[in-house]
Amino acid sequence: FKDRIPFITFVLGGPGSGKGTQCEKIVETFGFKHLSAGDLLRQEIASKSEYGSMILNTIKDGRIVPSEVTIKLIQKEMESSDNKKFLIDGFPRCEENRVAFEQIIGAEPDIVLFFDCPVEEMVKRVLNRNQGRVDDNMDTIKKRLKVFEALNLPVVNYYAEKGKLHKICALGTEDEIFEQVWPVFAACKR
Ligand code: UP5
Ligand code: MG
Repeated sequence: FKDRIPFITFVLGGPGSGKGTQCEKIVETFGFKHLSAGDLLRQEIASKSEYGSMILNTIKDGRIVPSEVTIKLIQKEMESSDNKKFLIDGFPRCEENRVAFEQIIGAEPDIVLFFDCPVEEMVKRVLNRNQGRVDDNMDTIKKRLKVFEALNLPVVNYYAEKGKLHKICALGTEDEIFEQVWPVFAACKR
């Protein structure tokens, strides 16, 4: 990144907790570049790249794609962006993702947002989404929730201990939730 030090926000939360929805609002209000790890992986599937079928099978099964693959996609987007303020949505999903990002990118997040949402609400939102995602079915949702609890919550706890975590109650209307998100960025000095 040469002389430009990036400002990195990780956006975490279970499936359907509203990460993507709130990221759009953060982009509009605070001018971040939104990088959804899941969207980048779905683009890889669509472009029929060498990893496409492996990524598709992993997503269908609610498992986590190897760190190197996801980080390479994130890195490419970061390096080609004029914007140095990044929202990295849905990553890191496990401790191994987190450590690999620190090693490869050589940076830690400035802020970590965590959208805390009850399981029943997450399931309801995902099943209602209707955008044809291969992982939006009851069978895969159960697997995604298990992986989230077992592997992603330790990452959330890690950043809580580091004092970087901003926990947001993800119940309510989109605007009510954004009212909790807004002060996190409004208070940012960098
Ligand atoms: N909605 C949003 N806010 C609402 C509100 N306040 N009230 C009522 N409805 C609300 O929202 C979900 C739905 O709810 C939408 O229909 C929305 O309108 C509505 P959204 O903002 O899309 O939630 P989000 O948290 O982004 O849900 P998403 O399903 O995208 O989360 P996941 O974390 O499951 O999905 P992601 O795309 O990040 O990852 C998919 C898969 O890719 C993973 O399971 C994994 O297999 C793989 N992956 C990796 O392997 N590595 C990675 O680093 C990333 C992904
Ligand atoms: Mg999303």
